[in-house]
Amino acid sequence: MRTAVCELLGIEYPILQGGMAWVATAELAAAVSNAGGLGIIGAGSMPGELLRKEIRTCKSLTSKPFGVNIYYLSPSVQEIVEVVIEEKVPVVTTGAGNPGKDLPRFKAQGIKVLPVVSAVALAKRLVRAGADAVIAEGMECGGHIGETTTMALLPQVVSAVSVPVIAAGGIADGRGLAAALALGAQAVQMGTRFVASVECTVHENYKQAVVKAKDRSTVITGASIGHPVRIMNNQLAREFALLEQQGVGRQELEQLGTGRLRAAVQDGDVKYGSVMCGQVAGLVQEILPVDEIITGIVAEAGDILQWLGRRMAANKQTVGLLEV
Ligand code: TUI
Repeated sequence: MRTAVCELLGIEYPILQGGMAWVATAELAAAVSNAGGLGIIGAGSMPGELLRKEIRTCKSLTSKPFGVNIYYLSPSVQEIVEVVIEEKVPVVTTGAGNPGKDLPRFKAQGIKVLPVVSAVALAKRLVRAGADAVIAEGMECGGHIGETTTMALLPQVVSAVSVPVIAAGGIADGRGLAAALALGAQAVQMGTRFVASVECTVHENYKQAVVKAKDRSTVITGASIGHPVRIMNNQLAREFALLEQQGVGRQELEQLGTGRLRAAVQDGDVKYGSVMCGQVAGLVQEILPVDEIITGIVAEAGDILQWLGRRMAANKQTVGLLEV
C-alpha cells in the first residue's frame, strides 16, 4: 500500500500519528516510526529546550523518519521553530495557525512541511507558499477543531490542491483508511487510535476513558469564544457548557481550561481534566501495541479495497449480462 506520501516522507505505510500536545511523546512517535508509519512529537506549549530533549530521545529510539507538530498558539512557537531547524527534524506538521512565514526557512533546510488545515482556502494558500502536502482535518477529531466534517472537507481539499492530501479526523481502522483513499487522500493521520496503544505514555485512566467511550461521548467546548475544542463529556465539559450558556467571557473560560489537559494526561484526572479525543473513540475497543495497530489497519484496508474491486468487476459483468 505505497502512496505518494510514503515516497515523500520515506515511510512504509501511509499512516501518520497525530502530534497531540502532552500525549505524543518521543516514545509514542518512535514506536509509530519503527512500525513503518510516521511518528510525530507534539511540541504543544513546551519550551524549546524540552522539545530538544524529546527530539534527541526520539532519535535514540528510532533511525526512521519522524516529525514534530508545532502548535502555532504556543507562547514558545519561535523557539520551537529554531530547535526543529537546529535538530534537523525531517518533517514538520503545524496546527492552530498559519505557518506561512516560517515555510521558506523549513524548506531551505530540506524539512518537509505538512500544515494541518480545516478549510479549503487555507490549504490553497499554504500550498502556494510551498507546503509539501496538507493534512485535511475534519471536525470529528479531538482537540482544537474546524467546522467541516472529514467526509465533506477531504474531497474538496483534494480537488483544490496539487499536492498529496492526508486525511485526519474520524479514522481509526482499515475501513477509515480505505474510505480516505477512496476520497482521494494519499495517507491518514490518526490520534485517538494511538492514544489507546501500549506505547502511548498517557495515564492509564485516559486510555481506559477512550476504550470505554461510545459514539456520543465527546462534546465541543469553547465554541462561544471562537476556540472550539472537542473533549470527552465529563464534569469539566458540563461546567464549561453551563458557563458558556451563562455567557461567561473568554478570560474566565480560559482560566477554567488552564492545566486541565496536563491533569488528564499526567495525573489521570478524567473527571475534571480535559480528555481530548475524537468521535471515533467509540470505535476503539482495546489497547494494542502500535505495530499491531498499523499492520492490522493496513491489512484490513487492503482486504476492503480488493473486495470492492472484485465486487465492482462482478457488478459490471452482471450489468453486461442483463444488457444482452
Ligand atoms: O491543532 C490542532 N488541534 C489541537 S491543538 C491542541 S493544544 C490545546 N491545548 C489546550 C487547549 C486547546 C488546545 C489541541 N488540539 N489541530 C490542527 C488544526 N489546525 N485544526 C485546525 C487548524 C487551524 C486553524 C486555523 C489551522 C490554521 C488556522 O489558521 C488560521 C489562520 O491564521 O488563517
